[in-house]
Amino acid sequence: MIAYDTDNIFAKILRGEIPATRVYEDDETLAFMDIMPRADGHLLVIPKTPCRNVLDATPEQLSAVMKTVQKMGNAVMAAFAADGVTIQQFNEAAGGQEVFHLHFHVLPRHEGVKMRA
Ligand code: DGP
Repeated sequence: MIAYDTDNIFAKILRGEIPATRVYEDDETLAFMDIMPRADGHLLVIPKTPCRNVLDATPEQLSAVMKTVQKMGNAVMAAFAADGVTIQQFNEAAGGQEVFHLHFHVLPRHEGVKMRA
């Protein structure tokens, strides 16, 4: 298992070292807008504790993050009058991961509208 890198960009957001548009927060998780949105309302959900990705997450981290993912999914459905929600998650570079702090993408979707690249 690859060690957690405390210099990753989401760790810096958690420490308040770089800004983010925060939309939801509780004791265990944070949700904020993706800086390169592939759909209007595209947001990210992360645990507040160190975790590289799903492969090294504890059951407690997964449980807390998924509860917030569900909450944010319902929130974007309402806020963006969406027809559905895409939830995405990537693990390691070969799996498409670019930022090495566990995160789930939550993207509101509308019938006939493709996600941006
Ligand atoms: P991935 O690791 O492939 O799931 O993609 C990382 C996502 O993080 C990507 O959609 C862009 C987003 N992102 C990268 N840097 C920043 C940042 O500094 N701020 C915010 N809000 N999002 C970022």
